[in-house]
Amino acid sequence: MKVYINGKFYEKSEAKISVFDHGLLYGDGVFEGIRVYNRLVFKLKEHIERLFESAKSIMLKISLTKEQLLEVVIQTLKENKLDDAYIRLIVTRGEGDLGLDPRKCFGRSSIIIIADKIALYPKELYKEGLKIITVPTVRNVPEALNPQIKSLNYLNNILAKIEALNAGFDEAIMLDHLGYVAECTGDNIFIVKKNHLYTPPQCMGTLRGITRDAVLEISRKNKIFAHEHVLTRHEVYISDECFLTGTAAEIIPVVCVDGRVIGAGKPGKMTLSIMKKFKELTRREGVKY
Ligand code: PXG
Repeated sequence: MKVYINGKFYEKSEAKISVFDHGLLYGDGVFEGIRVYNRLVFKLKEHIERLFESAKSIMLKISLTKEQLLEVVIQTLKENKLDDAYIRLIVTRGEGDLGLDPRKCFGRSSIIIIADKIALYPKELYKEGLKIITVPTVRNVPEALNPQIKSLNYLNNILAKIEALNAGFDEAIMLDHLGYVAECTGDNIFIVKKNHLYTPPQCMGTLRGITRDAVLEISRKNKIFAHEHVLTRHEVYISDECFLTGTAAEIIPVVCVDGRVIGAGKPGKMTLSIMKKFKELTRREGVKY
C-alpha cells in the first residue's frame, strides 16, 4: 500500500507524520471518507467541496486547490492499482509547537490520502438488518462544534459507539440536545412511513451526508415523497421501515430500535428498492480514472 503525504508516496510502514502535528495533538483538522466502485470515484467533487467547507469553517487553509486535490486522489488510486476502494482524505493544521494556538503551526497543512478497504458492519447484516439503540451521549450542539464540520475530533461519535457496543449493539442513534433524532455514529438515518421517506433536517445536529443526498436524489427521480423533517424516537419506533446511509456503511436496513421491532422485523420493500437503485447509481456515476 502507498500512502500520500504532502506530495510524496510512502509505503504503509513508512507513512508517518510528526507527533507535533496538531491533527494528533488537538484533533485540529478535517477529513472525508470516499468510495470507489469499479474505477468510478463516487461523488468525488461533492466530497472535496465538503472538505473545503469544513476547512473554511475552522479557518484551515488547504495548500492545494480543489482541482489539485482531485488529481492527487486519482493519482493515489492509480499508485495503489485499486478498482474498488475506500479513500480517507485528511487535512490537518500541520506540525507546530505545543499549544492550541493555530499560529503555533508552521503554516503548512498536512495532506494525507489513504486508499484502502472498509467494512463498517458484518456482511450478513445487510440482508438481516441491524438492531440498534438510542444512547445517552447526545450529538454535539451546532453552537459548540457544528456536526457539519467533519473534523478529526470524533470523540462525540466514538463515545456513542462505545455505549452501543457495551450494550451489545453494533450501532447507536444519537439524539440532539433537544431530544430529537440526529443521526447514528457514522451514518444518517431514514424512516419510511406509508411509503413516504423521512430524514432529520441538517440543522438538527445532523451531518449533511453525501449518501443521504444521493438517497434524496433517488427518491426525486423515482417520485417517492421524501421529507427532511424533525423526528422523535416515537416516530422511529412506529415506522414501517428504517435504514442508515453513509459512505462507509452504504445503505443498511434497521429492523429493531430500542427493542421495538420495525415493520415486519426484516428489511422493507422500499429499503430494498432504494438499496438496489443506490447500487446502480454507484456503478454508473462518478469520476472515472
Ligand atoms: N453522519 C456522520 C456523523 C458521519 O461521520 C455520515 C453521517 C454519512 O455521511 P456520508 O457523506 O458518508 O454519506 C458520516 C460519514 C468511518 C467512516 O470510518 C465514517 C463516515 C464516513 C466514512 C467513514 O467510520 N461517516
